[in-house]
Amino acid sequence: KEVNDKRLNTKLEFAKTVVRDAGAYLKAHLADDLEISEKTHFDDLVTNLDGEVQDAIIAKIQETFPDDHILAEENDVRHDINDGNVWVLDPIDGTTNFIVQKDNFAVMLAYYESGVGKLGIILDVMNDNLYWGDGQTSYRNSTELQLTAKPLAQSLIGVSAYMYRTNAGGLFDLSHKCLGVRAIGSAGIEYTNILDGKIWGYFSNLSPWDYAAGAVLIAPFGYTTLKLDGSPLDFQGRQMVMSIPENYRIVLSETKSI
Ligand code: 2AM
Ligand code: CA
Ligand code: CA
Ligand code: CA
Repeated sequence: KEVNDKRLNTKLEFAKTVVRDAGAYLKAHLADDLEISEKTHFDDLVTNLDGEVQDAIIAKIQETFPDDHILAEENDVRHDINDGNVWVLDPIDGTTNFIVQKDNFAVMLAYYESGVGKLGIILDVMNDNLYWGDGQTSYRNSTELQLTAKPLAQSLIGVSAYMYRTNAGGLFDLSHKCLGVRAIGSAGIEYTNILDGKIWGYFSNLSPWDYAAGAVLIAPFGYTTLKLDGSPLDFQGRQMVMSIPENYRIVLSETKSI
């Protein structure tokens, strides 16, 4: 299977390979004694494997596409996504799940040109499901995905526990208008759940590497990713964002009667 834009096929095949290799590496090291460190707080953790996977993927990008730039979560690898050809990497998304559950974590890689998403890849490592796309079409492994959002009243929503417990943007009110609320703890897995029709939308406090791939993958199905106030993404730092069906564009912080 190839994306329509032939120019991007080399980069797509490269990205799928490095992400699959990273998933295999993580699986091979699942039983290791992890070196675990705190980043900003006792519940914001990173392991030696986050750094190892990130370093390995960055080395391959630099070797294969030396003129491209990189934005990645660990070790302050920060290139502005709006400036040139940029790979956006989250080596382990759901690090806490990786540590505690050995499940519900993802490797995510996206490729942007001047701020426009061209490729998105999310590997659900433990289920061996690779989601990939070019913003026009999205696939799970070799299956082209079809997705039509159901009405909110017949759907579940995905949230970050932090946003839910602080009622950010009136999420409590929204929770009364859907069948229920789920908080999995991995942005990547939440995006795969949107793609599989398991949740209607996702509301979370995220950094660019948390949503860069997901935003590309859900775009073909009329989904949009916006700041919680309904304004466009700016990919600057960590902020509250929502990924929702475009035709249900809601401004949570202003509209309490959704
Ligand atoms: P991470 O595991 O790559 O850090 C958990 O709700 C989701 O939010 C995960 O996708 C997690 O990604 C992300 N997240 C972003 N910033 C975080 C932080 N400071 N602490 C915990 N999770 C964070
Ligand atoms: Ca992290
Ligand atoms: Ca993440
Ligand atoms: Ca991460």
